Amino acid sequence: PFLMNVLNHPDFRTGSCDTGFIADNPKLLNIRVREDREMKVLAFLGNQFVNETKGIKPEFDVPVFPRIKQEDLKELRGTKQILEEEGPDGLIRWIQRQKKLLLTDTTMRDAQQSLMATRVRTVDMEKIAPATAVYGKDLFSIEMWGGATFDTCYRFLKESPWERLDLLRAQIPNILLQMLIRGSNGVGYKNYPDNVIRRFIKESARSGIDVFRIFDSLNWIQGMEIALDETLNQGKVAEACICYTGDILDERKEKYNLSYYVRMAKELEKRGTHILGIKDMSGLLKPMAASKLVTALKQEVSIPIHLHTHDTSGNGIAATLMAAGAGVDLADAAFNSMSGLTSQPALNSLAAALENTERATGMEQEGLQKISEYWAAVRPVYKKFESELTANSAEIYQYEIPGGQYSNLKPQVESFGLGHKFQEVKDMYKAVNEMLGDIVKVTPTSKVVGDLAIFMVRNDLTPENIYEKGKDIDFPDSAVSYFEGMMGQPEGGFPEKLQKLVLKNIEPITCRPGDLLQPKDFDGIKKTLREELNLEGTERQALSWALYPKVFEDYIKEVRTEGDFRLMGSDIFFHGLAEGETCEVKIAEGKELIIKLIHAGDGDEAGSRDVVFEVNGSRTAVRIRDKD
Ligand code: 3PY
Ligand code: ZN
Repeated sequence: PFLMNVLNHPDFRTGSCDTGFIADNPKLLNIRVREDREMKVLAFLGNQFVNETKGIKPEFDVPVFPRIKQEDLKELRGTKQILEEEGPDGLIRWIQRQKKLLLTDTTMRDAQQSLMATRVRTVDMEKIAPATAVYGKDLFSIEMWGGATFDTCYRFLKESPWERLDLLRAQIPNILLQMLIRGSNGVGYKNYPDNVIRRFIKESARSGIDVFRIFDSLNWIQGMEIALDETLNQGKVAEACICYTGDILDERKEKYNLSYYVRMAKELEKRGTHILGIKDMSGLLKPMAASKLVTALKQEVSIPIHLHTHDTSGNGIAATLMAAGAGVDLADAAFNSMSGLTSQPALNSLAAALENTERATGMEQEGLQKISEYWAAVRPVYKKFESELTANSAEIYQYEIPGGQYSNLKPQVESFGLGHKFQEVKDMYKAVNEMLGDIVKVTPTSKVVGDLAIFMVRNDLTPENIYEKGKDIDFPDSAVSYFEGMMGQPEGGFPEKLQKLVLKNIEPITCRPGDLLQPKDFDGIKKTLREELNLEGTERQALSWALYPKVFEDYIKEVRTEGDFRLMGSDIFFHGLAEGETCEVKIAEGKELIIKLIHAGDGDEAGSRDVVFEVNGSRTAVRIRDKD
């Protein structure tokens, strides 16, 4: 537009000014109609500049990733081939023959979920996937899907989790891919009808997930029933979990003691799980407790045992090594640069610690280091999503807050304007847990406790005055759903007085929510998707819609109107361009634009600014509304 202003100027048109500059620079007139896709990229970058970064941008190193030839990938053979050739039972026998501690790498799922609020984009995973397949060839599995990463992929990153699965599956042909599924809560925060859970597992299995780690947020076995059964139907590996809470070393704590966990483990074994998961979502399993728990479980069950912990206290490696000493078969860890704090214990360090022992992992440091270096260079791009936690904390043993929630709690509390009351909220989290009768806290029950704690602090409620003051108050939806029994039944039942206060006239249920929920009509959903959203109506689309109708619909619409930036580098996606900076933006496979941000003009009266770019050598300006 600014060029047009010059060309339309009366002096210019009558030739009464010196037009030599234009004549000398014919490139200025090299204007062509840009493709819609290109214009969307420019609008995105212009908006980043005007409304978000103002062009202020940190310097980032370019992450280096080892190049792997496709034919070398094809040669690789690992646990994936064992599962394919010998089935889940053969795989289990193979695990039982191993002396080494088998490792699961969680970098692409739980580590980034816990450290970077699930923001890591598929492009950053895709680049390192082939090298992970090669240097991580002795891994048991890679956890790269599920948990909170499913909805957030659509919600925050505007990309499809299914596409992520396809791409990683194609680049990692030799290692089992693993996901986390919250039993009947699927990859969501509430119970879904049984047919949604079954179809979701079926489609995930078909798409390349091999190991389904299944848990229930109250350790209520009925909550895992459908997911476990469907995983077995699909011929995939089921890893049903006991969620660890409390402290088995503390003899004053009677609810979640050793016999509680042993009882649960035996029940899961009886129900056919191939592997028993110990899911220590808050990092509460102290080293000596790990040894005690694994020793007891190894005596009582005969299936392999897989330890998942978080390093929040800094005792994660010690706990894993003690578990290894007690014979745990498998353990989770994350590449070093993505490990520690609320994430998993450090994989490279764990492997090094076990070298020259009978539990040596067989993984070579040099390759592991390369992968860790890659992630070290990727991580700064996501810094704005990281929490302020810089040191380990032993207070986690008191508060029992899961990894991801612990790092997200402060921003969440701040978003309610309660930053100054953070300590009070944490104390209330603990108090709410006690009011609820000491429950297992993991998504979604951890959200119930967190929501209720924030709600109580906001409304000046205390465990003492809540019964009086709370009579006429509507409690958070998550608390209502919890007390209704829609997340299952807690060990020891609900505290009745509090249940009545929250539910008011609603009748709670005591059966499995899935027994009451109407099956979703998938044919109907597919028809709606075709007619109203103009989509093909695939099984994946229908599943995403069944799980998260609004999130999925918003994603579809936004990608259509604003553009699809999945292939854009993350430094640009999150930080845009500075004035004078050039970048390469991939808009489709094999189609790249060289974009330079020349400058952003001052705002006009209507509050818009022209941002001028040079794209593959020719100039274009986009007009951006300045929202400030
Ligand atoms: C999830 O459910 O996303 C978890 O990571 C629970 O620990
Ligand atoms: Zn976890």
